[in-house]
Amino acid sequence: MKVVALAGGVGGAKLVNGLSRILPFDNLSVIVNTGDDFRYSGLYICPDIDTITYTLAGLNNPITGWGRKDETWKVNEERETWGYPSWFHLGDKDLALHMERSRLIEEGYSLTEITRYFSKNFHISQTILPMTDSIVRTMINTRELGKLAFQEYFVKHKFQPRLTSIELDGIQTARISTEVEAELQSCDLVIICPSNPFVSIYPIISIPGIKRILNDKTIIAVSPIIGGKAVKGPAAKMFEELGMASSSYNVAKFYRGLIQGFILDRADETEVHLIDQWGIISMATDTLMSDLDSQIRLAKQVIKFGSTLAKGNEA
Ligand code: FO1
Repeated sequence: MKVVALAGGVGGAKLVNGLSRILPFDNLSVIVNTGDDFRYSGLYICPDIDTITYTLAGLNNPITGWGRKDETWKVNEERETWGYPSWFHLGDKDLALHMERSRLIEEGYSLTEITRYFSKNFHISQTILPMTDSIVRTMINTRELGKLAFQEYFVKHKFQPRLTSIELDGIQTARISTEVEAELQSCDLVIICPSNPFVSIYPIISIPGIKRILNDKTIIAVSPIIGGKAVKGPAAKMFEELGMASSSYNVAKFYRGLIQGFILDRADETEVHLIDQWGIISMATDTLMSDLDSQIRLAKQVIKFGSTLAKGNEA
C-alpha cells in the first residue's frame, strides 16, 4: 500500500519516523509544510522540511525536536558577542545546511530538487517533498502585535500574542509541483500527521492542486490534542483564541468533509460517538509518542486502520 503523509514539524516527524520503520521505503512519501519557511541572517530556512529530514536520517535533536543532535553553537555564540539579536538559534551543522540550500536556491534549483539532494546526502530512502515550490508564507494576525510572519510569532514572541486569524500569503498563485501531484495521484492512503491543523496542515491542503486531488483519496487524520492539551506548540491556545474548545472533536470538525477516518487518544474516547455522527469513522488508541517504540506502535495502528478504510473505499 502506497502512503502519503502530510506533516509539519516535530509531531509529524515522530509519526513519519514510525511509518518509515514499518513500510517499504518506496511506499512512503511525506509532503511537508513550507509556510513556516523564512529568510534569517540572509539564509533560506525550511524548519519543517529540516525536522523531517534530520529525523529520518537519525540526526535530529531528541530534546528540542528541531535541529541536529550533537550540535555545537560556535557561530551563534560568536555573533551574540557582536550584539546580533539571535532569537532564532542556528547550530553550526544546521547552519551548513542552510548555507548550502541558500546557495542552491541562488543557482536556480527548486526546493523540491534541493530537498531530494539533501535526502540523498543523508541516505534517506523515503521521498520528502515540499508542499510546493511556490512561495507561500503563513502569517499570524495578532491582537497585540498585528500581522507577524510565522517564525516571529512562534519563536521570537513564543506564541504569546493572541491570534485573531491566519493568512497564507501567496496561496492564490501557488502551484502544485509535478512530484507532489504524482505522489498523491498514485497513493492508496493519505495520513494527516498529528501536526498543528491551523499552521502545519492547513497550508498544505490549501494549495489549489493538492485540495483537488485529495477529494478523491482515502484520508485519515491523527489528532495532535490529548485531553484538551497540545503535546507541543500552540495548537490548544489557537483553538481557544479562535473561539473553540481545544479538543480532538474540534480537530475532527476542522477536517470534516476531507477525512474518512480519525484517530484520537484514549483520553478523549468519549468524543468518538460525536465524531462518528459526521460519518467520520474514529478510533481511540494511545497517541503519545515519547520514544521509538511508541512511534512504531502508533504507526502500525494507523496503517491497519487506514488499510481497512482504503479497502472499503475500493469496494
Ligand atoms: N524553535 C524554537 O523554538 N527556537 C529556535 O531557536 C529554533 C531554531 C530553529 C532552527 C532551525 C530549525 O529548522 C528549526 C528551529 N526551530 C526553533 C523550530 C521551528 O521554528 C518550529 O518548530 C517550526 O517552525 C514549527 O513547526
